[in-house]
Amino acid sequence: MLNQITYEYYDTVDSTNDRIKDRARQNADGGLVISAGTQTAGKGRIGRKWESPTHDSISTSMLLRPEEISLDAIPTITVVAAMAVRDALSRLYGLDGQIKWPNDIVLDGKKICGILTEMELKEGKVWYVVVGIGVNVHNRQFPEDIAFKATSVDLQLESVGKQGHRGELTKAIWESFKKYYNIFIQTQDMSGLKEEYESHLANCGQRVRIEAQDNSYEATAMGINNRGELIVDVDGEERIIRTGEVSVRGIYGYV
Ligand code: BT5
Repeated sequence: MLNQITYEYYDTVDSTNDRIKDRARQNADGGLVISAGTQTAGKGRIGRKWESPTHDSISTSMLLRPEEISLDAIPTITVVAAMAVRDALSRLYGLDGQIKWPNDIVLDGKKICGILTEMELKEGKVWYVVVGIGVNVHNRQFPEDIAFKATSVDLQLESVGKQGHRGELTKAIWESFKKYYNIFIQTQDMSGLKEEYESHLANCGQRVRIEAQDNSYEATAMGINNRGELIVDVDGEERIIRTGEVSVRGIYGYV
């Protein structure tokens, strides 16, 4: 169970995930959150970069000590975290984001948040897990290569004349995470969360392109199973897509 959340904030770090890893190795308690104004080496999945060079976005990571979680259930934590970010954006700002499985939140067809879960084993068991969340909040401009597919809270709230607040949103995200994580931990699967998750799943029932490292094919996204894996239909045959080194895209653009 996740009970106590402790917050620390730094102006600039390399990566909040890496700061948490250091603290985890020094035996910090679960529930520690490290946030930073900017990151000099923000990370995405499989060596990709996460842009967070200005004080406009949230870069925040939590340490989990999931002694009670099996290795298999770790990727599901990303799926749980995505629900938390979606929930916080909805509660605070009325923004109705969609979850692009497994680790993005999208609004208006563009990415507003990315999540990176990492872990380390010790003696064959999960020693610690880091859940890292990046959310664009005040950003109005993005590097050229992502400008077409990135958005921020402020850009989404422009039409109603409102703005986001990084501190407030960070706390709301981790409070929501606590709620969903504690439901997840009881069963170690998505059985208590699946229905809500699927109601916000981007491309549910629609055609998607599965891009793995060695092949790429079209399918229809059907939903998730209790492990948080994506169920797709390929020519009438059900296939399970595991979190990991795949991207799932709608066939008409980024989402
Ligand atoms: C992710 O990877 O989306 C995971 C991002 C996790 C970032 C957080 S910030 C706190 C913590 N500390 C870290 O060092 N990381 C975590 P992936 O699905 O691989 O997507 C990466 C791709 O998203 C990049 O290749 C770009 O195309 C795009 N991207 C990069 N920065 C972006 C941004 N600020 N907004 C929208 N898209 C972005």
